[in-house]
Amino acid sequence: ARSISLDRFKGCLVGGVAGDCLGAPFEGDQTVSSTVLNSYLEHMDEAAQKRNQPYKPYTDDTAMTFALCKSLLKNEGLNLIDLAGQYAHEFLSDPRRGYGSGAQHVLAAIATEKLYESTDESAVLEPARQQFGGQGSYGNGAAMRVSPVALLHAKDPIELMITTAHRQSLITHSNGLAVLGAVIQAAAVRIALQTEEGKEIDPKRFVNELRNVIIKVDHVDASHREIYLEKLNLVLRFLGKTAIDEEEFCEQLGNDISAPGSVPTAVYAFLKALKPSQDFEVGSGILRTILTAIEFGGDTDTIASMAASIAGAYYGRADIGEDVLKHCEGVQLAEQYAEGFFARLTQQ
Ligand code: F2R
Ligand code: MG
Ligand code: MG
Ligand code: MG
Repeated sequence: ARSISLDRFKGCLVGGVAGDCLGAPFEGDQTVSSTVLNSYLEHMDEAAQKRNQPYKPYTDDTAMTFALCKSLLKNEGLNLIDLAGQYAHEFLSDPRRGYGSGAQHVLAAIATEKLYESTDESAVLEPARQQFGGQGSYGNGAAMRVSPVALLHAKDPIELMITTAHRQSLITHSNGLAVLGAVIQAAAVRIALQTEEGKEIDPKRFVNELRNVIIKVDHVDASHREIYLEKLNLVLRFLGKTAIDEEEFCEQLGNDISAPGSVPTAVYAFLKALKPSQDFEVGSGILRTILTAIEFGGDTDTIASMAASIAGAYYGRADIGEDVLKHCEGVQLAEQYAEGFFARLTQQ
C-alpha cells in the first residue's frame, strides 16, 4: 500500500490549520467539556452567520507555518537568513495573530536591524540567543510551525529532517527544550506519514520511535532529553488509564505554551484519538484528534494544531469534511503548499 501521497501531505498542513482555527477560541481556558465541544461543532454554521468574519481566523501558529512553507519551497530547502526574513516579514505585515511576547521581540529585532540582509547566519540567530537572559525561549513556537519540515524531508534520511527542524527553531528559540520539541513534532509527523495506508498505529511503537529520535539530537543538554523521555513515559501511562484526572494530566503532561508542556500532549491527543471516543461521535479521525486536544484547555490552538498535523499525515485530507473546513481560514493556501512539497518530491 502507498504511504506517502498528496492526500496525506495535504492532510498534514490542512489538519494543522484546522487545529489552529478551531482551537484558538479556547486558548487559555481551563478545561473544555465534551458537551461544550459537541455544541460548538453543531452550531458552527449558525455562529458563522452571526459573525462578520466568514471563517475562524488562524493564528501565529499557521502564519509561521506558511512562512516556513514559502521559504522552504522558494529555496528548495532551508536558508536560515531568508527564513528569518520571511518570519519577520509575516509578523510585521500581520502582527495581531497572537504571537508570544518573546517571539514578537525577536521578530521585531530581526526586522528593525535588517538582519535578513546579513550574509552571516549567526547574526540572524543573535536576538533569539539573547532571549530570557541568554537561556533562550523554551516556548512551543518552534514546534507549532515545524510540520512542513517533515514534508520537505519525507524521502530523506531522518538525520536531515532532524537538522532542518533543529536549525529552523534557532531563529526564534535557542533553548534545547524548544529545539527538542520541534524535532519530536516533526518526527511524529514523519512517522505518521510513513505508516502504510490502512495500517494501525501501535502507540508503544510510535513512542519508541520518538525515543530513538530524541537520542539522535545533537547539541542539546542531556537533562533536556531526559525531560522528554520522561514525558513520553507519561504519554503511555495516561493512554493506559480508563479515566483521567484532568488536574493531574495538566500538571504532569501539561497544556501550556512551553514546548515540553505541549508537544508530548499533542502526541498523546493523536494516539488517544486513534480509538473511537464516547465523548465525540465524529467520523473524522482528524476532527476527533482536535477535540481530544482542545478538551484539556490551555494552549488549545497550538496543541490541537500540532496533534492534527500528525493526524492529517496519517488519515489524509479526505478524512475531514468541508462542513468543518469551510469555517477555517487558510485551508486553500495549506493545500497549495502541500502540492508544492509533493511536486518537489515526485520530481526528485
Ligand atoms: N501567545 C500565545 N498565547 C497567549 C495569549 C494570546 C491571546 N489569545 C491573545 O490573543 O492575546 N500564543 C502563541 O504563543 C505560543 C508560542 O509562543 P512562542 O512563539 O514560543 O513565544 P515565546 O514568547 O518565545 O514563548 C512563549 C512564552 O513562554 C515563556 N517562556 C519561554 N521561554 C522562557 C524562559 N527561558 N524563561 C521564562 N519564560 C519563558 C514566556 O512567557 C514566553 O512569552 C503559542 O501558544 C501560540 O499560539
Ligand atoms: Mg499550524
Ligand atoms: Mg496561536
Ligand atoms: Mg497557542
